[in-house]
Amino acid sequence: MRSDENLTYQEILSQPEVWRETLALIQGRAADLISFFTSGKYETVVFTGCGSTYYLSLAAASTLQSLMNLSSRGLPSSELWLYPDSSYVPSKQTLLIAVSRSGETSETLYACESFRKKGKGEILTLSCYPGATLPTIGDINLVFPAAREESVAQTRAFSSLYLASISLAALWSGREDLQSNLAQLPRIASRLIEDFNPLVRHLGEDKRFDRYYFLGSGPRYGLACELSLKMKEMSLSHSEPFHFLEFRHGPKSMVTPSALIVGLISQSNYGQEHAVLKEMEAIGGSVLEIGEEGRDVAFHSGLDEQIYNPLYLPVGQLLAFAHSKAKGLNPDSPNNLDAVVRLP
Ligand code: F1P
Repeated sequence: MRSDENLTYQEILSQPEVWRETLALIQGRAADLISFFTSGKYETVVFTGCGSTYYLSLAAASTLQSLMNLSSRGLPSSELWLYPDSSYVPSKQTLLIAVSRSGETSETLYACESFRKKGKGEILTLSCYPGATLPTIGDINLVFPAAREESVAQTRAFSSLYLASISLAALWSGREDLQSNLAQLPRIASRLIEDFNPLVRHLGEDKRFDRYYFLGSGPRYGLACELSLKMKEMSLSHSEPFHFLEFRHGPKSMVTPSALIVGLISQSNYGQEHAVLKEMEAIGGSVLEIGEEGRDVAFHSGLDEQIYNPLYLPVGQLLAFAHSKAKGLNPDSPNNLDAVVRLP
């Protein structure tokens, strides 16, 4: 099968257009959302989801906390459901933001039910299928049908729901400047995909590599987790995510000439993060640096660091896709995986 016949490939390439629709949908609900956020008087926010949407929760919580100065955590839905006491403080006014592509993942539905019974606060849901269960559960429900997917591995659903979470944080924080920054992302993502697809494909097809490490810190840790999951799901390869400086504390012992280390480099801590990658090169690994300026893949977005994070995603997704094809696999249907996990 040619790459452009794969659904996953089409879904990856469609992201800029779907991002435009995502941002327009939030703008259309802006007044409702602002009054919901301001009337809630929340003391804390918990984002939740499973698999990809759990990783999204990690990244979204990190961004919201930085922009709002409001304590925020990302947790797997199963933890909220089975371990509510260690997940949130029932007496604190909490906003639960539940995220799910399908809107049908059992653990996420159960987490919302249990929060309703035990917690103090409201639920906001983000999902992609209008007729699903999750959007009937929240106090406010945002559904992004343009981000629906045929493939099992999430690509545009993840990036669009993640973009939605950043747009919500920008709205809540009253930062108009960030909203207009966000509107530039689709155009920049189109250019990036066009400019860097050949380089990324070349790396993905490189038979030297049998292990992949994705490094990211702050909100980029959740993105590193998601891109590592893409590599596993699509290409059935060994892949792990780490916070940048954590990689020195043991994991680097796995670096060999067959390791590709993908760095999701920030601007604010460029020096420390770049030094980790240099060290890994010196001990025999190969590196791919992705970031705003002067990297192998450079965004040149000129945007705020909190805003340009979605740009890391299409590049990493294309790498996983190319590696899957090079191994003769079908990235559209990963081994042993269902699009939705429904508990019996
Ligand atoms: C969550 C999820 C997916 C994963 C897998 C099983 O689904 O964990 O991220 O790829 O196919 O389900 P959802 O709740 O976001 O629909």
